[in-house]
Amino acid sequence: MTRQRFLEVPSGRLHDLERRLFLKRSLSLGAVSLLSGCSLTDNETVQKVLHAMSRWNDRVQGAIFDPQRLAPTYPASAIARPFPFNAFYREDEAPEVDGEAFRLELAGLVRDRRPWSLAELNALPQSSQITRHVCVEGWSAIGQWGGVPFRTFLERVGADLTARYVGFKCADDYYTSIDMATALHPQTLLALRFGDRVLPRSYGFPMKLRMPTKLGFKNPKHIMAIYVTNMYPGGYWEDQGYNWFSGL
Ligand SMILES: Nc1nc2c(c(=O)[nH]1)N[C@H]1C(S)=C(S)[C@@H](COP(=O)(O)O)O[C@H]1N2
Ligand SMILES: [Mo]
Repeated sequence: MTRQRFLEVPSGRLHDLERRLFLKRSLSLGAVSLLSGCSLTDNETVQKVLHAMSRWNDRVQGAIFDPQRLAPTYPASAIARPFPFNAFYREDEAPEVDGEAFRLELAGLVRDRRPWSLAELNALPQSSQITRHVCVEGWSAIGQWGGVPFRTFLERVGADLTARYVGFKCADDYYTSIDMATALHPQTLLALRFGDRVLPRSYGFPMKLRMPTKLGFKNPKHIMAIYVTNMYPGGYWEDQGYNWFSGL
């Protein structure tokens, strides 16, 4: 999988990639000498080195990511029923959001930060996909999501598409962030529906970001606010050590 993708990297970027991988190797050696030079009980230093290596790993994954390569899609017969629920709490504790009063908030490097109602979002061009959701905890399931292509939305609100990150704040204190290349990927969807229904409470009402190119935990449910930034925003699991890029 990794090997196959490596071969797909256009030659211009391959050179860049090799340079990055070489630098990554140097960093690893540097990290080892740094670690041996200080007390292994110095947890803060160890954490800092591991964090720096993980951010480097993110940059390599970002360089390999092909912004046009599509994730596999499936027939309706492959959809998992019932589709699994997952969160950092039990299903009956999922947030209850009032759809009538709901307004999606925008912040950061966005020209038009006017909040959006669900009716307005439903009036934008819609698309749908049947794709596989892969959770880092060891399960995967095929589901169908429908909504606004995220690129369409970002263009509509005048987001700075040259910025590095898009961040998400959720109704349940969950938060995460993604790279701009993935935000603009053709299969990245601001999902308002699951199958032929309005997105149910368990699966992220009033909306979730659906990305078949990233692990499940990168797909935020119950989105309340979206912001565009050049400052690394991290995430709920990312800040506890999960790899930030987490591409598939
Ligand atoms: N707001 C919010 N989004 C979240 C989570 C969460 O706990 N809260 N969990 C993540 C994880 S780990 C997974 S696997 C998927 C699960 O989505 P599902 O319930 O639709 O299967 O949501 C992701 N997005
Ligand atoms: Mo997950």
